[in-house]
Amino acid sequence: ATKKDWWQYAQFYQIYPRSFMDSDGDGIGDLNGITSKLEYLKDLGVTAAWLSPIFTSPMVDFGYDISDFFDIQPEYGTLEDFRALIKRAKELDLKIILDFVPNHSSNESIWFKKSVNRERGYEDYYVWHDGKVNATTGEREPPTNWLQYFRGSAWEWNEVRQQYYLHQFAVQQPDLNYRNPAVVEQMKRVLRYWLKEGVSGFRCDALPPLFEVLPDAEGQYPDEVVSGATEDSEDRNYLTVKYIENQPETIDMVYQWRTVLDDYQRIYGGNSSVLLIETYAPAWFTMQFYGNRTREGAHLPFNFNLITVMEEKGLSAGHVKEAIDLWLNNMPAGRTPNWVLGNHDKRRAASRYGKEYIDAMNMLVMILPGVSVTYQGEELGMTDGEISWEDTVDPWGCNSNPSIYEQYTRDPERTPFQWTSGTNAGFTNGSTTWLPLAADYKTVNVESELAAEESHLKIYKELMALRKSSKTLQNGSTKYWVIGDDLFVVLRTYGDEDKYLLAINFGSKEETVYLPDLADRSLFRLIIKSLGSELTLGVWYGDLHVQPAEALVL
Ligand code: TEU
Repeated sequence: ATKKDWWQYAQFYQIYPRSFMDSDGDGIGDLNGITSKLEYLKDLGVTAAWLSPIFTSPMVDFGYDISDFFDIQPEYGTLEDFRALIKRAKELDLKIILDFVPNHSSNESIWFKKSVNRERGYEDYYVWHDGKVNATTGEREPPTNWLQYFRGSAWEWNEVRQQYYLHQFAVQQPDLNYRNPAVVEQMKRVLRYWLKEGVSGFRCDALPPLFEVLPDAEGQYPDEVVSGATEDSEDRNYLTVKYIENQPETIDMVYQWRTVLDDYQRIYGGNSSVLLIETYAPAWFTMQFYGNRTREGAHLPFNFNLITVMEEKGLSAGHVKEAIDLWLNNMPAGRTPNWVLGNHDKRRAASRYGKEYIDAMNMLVMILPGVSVTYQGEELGMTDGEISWEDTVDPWGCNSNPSIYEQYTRDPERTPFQWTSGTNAGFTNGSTTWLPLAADYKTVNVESELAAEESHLKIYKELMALRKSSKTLQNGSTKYWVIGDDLFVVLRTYGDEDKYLLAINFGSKEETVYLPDLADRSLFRLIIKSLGSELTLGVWYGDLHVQPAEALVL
């Protein structure tokens, strides 16, 4: 086998800084909090931690609205604190990856203020448009009927500049104009700045809306006219996104960012740094982000299929197979697959798949080839918090109303991390937390799960250790089947090395698999089982009976 680079064996872990660990008692997580918990990550077996945005921000979208891309949010700490974090991470041989938010800035960014005033060099930093005049009413209206992700129009009138600006997210998140080379260069400066501070790469936020195709002065498109939202909906899902998502230029931009990273390494040496990119697109589009014959792209375009296919169709062995096929059958040769179960935008894995499947899903992503990305708390089986309308702070939730906000709000998956069964789950010494805790923190927390004989956390750690030590899991080939009605089986083999077999019963009745059929009459040893499984660890041959929701690694 060819020698692989560090990230191809890596275990990635997403930290949502606001909710990970609070060091100063204000109820909001911070950098010193993260630094104090790096040993926890090391102990888990994590290779690289990705931090959701830590930059200066008015926090309308909790850090995804950045007002200064070159500085740290004071609530989270200082640049010195960040350097201390990097230093401690290096001592522990942990890599730190930052969130890069290229699509937009905060409206409080100096760039936006200058652009509003048409200051020289900043005139076209954002996507400005005169709008159009309504033929019937004679009134001014936005140039298109485009909707933002967070409900409502994607255009906002600016009195000072006397033009509309585009915001694919909140009103306070104006879209940067990637047709302006100065913007492209500025954002490359952001990458270089943080590389210099010792980070090992970036998770690139929200790529689908990076470029858009605007109508001409008459409001016309080169081909057909974009169809609009249905009359009664404020939801972007109902809009034809042909002109505002996944334009081909986005792929080249990722290649350019890759060049920034590779050039940096060429000049300064050190380990390679990585690009993880957040994109929701059809497979044929997504796969191009990996690169092509002549250009390198993202190391890991996030694979959200285990989230999206299940959201759409429900959890079953067949749908799990479909999600895996969708990636592995479309991925260009020689690339590294990846598996994501959740993030700060999606209901927590244990709530979405069902609490009884959390071990199964953690096993799945760590037995499959490639790398996995854990969202903080998935290792514990943390579930969603229940947040009332009054306590709702997420802009997507706030842009709706009390009767439907639960459909939109992302607060439930962002509640504070659960460290102990004590006051405020050990997240803060203060008396409040920025979001209420999830109800189950007294039992679902690091302290209790480490103390327990068996726990989700212990299973997770065993899986991480296995993946780290097994040549088969790192380099082996992969087969998978749906057996019976709802049993999913994965087999990994690598020459004469140990084989690994994963069996998960997604159905409601016992399923049976005849082991000798699967792997050349090999003898199997049961080594990891989901919480509550009554099977005994040890040697197995012949029929393996798997109970509903049971998951087994042999
Ligand atoms: O999310 C972008 C994004 O595409 C999601 O809103 C996506 O549409 C949704 O999750 C699909 O269900 C990123 C960040 O992850 C999110 O937290 C930010 O609010 C957003 O960008 C704006 O920066």
